[in-house]
Amino acid sequence: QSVALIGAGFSGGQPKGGVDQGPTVLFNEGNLVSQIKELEWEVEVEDHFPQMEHLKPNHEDTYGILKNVEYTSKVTHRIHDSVKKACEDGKLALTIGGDHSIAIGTVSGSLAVHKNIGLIWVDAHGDINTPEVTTSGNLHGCPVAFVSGLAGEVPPFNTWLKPEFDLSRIVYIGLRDLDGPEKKIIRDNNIKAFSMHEVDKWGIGRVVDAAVKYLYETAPDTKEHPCERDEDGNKLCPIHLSFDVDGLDPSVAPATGTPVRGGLTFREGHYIMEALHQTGSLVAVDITEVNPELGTVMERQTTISACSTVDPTPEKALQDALKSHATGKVV
Ligand code: DIR
Ligand code: MN
Ligand code: MN
Ligand code: MN
Repeated sequence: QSVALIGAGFSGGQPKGGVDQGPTVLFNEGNLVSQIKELEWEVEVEDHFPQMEHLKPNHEDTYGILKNVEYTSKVTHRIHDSVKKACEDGKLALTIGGDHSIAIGTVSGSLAVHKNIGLIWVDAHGDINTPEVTTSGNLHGCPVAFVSGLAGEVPPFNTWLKPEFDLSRIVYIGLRDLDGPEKKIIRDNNIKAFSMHEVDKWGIGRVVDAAVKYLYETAPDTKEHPCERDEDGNKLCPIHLSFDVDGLDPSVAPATGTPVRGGLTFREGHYIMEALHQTGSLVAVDITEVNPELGTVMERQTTISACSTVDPTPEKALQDALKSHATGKVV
């Protein structure tokens, strides 16, 4: 098992500085690399931040209301190439942001390799604003619209981005702060969404099961790009998880640019990671919007530890339980 750990320290998709330091703090203070190695994965680190420093934001870099379009296009193109390469090499592409605009690169990158991929988007927000409806002009509120073509042709993204992501291939988890036009877009396109209301109602276990089941069952299965199948002949598909830490409750991850109360608990967030890992279908993961320059010292610490704690205990507990119950049922 091998991970390409991609540092995408970029803050141009929104106005607050500091989110560009996400990879640095999660790699160094969060000890992400050594923790992953302890799980016996091979890790190869590719940090984009040093190469990005010469690309600077510029207030004339706009397209209508959208800010930093050329800057963001350049950076997300590089991230796209890294994620695509990792997927081609059969490695897990683990991208650490950076604001969520980096997903323009990560999602288009994994899709370039895995045509029937499914996307699980954990976020308080929908990030599906188009250039016409965004009121902030911040690109981190738009990545799903960009990769799916809802955003239309936006220069200079249109020089490299193939907006081929099909909106029937995304499932949202954790939504609770959608802009008005985003609600309409989600409804009109019949997009699968589990808001916090559904997490409360069904519990995170059933929500993740339903999300994965939906992505597997609706995976396009063509002659050119046939689906993998399980031993019973059911369709499977690769999965990309894009995790905005503001999907977590602000008590768990306060150091983020746009916290919204009423979010996922520490365990619900970690459960999503664990359960998706156990499917064996994960090919790409993004962790975005950790901003170590926001909040108090304690809030910064809480956030870094929540977002970089690789806790092997639940999986070990599960395996022990499976061993002692030959039926395979964990009681
Ligand atoms: C808002 C905020 N919907 C926007 N989006 C955020 O600016 O488009 N996404 N914070 O994570
Ligand atoms: Mn390219
Ligand atoms: Mn968000
Ligand atoms: Mn987001």
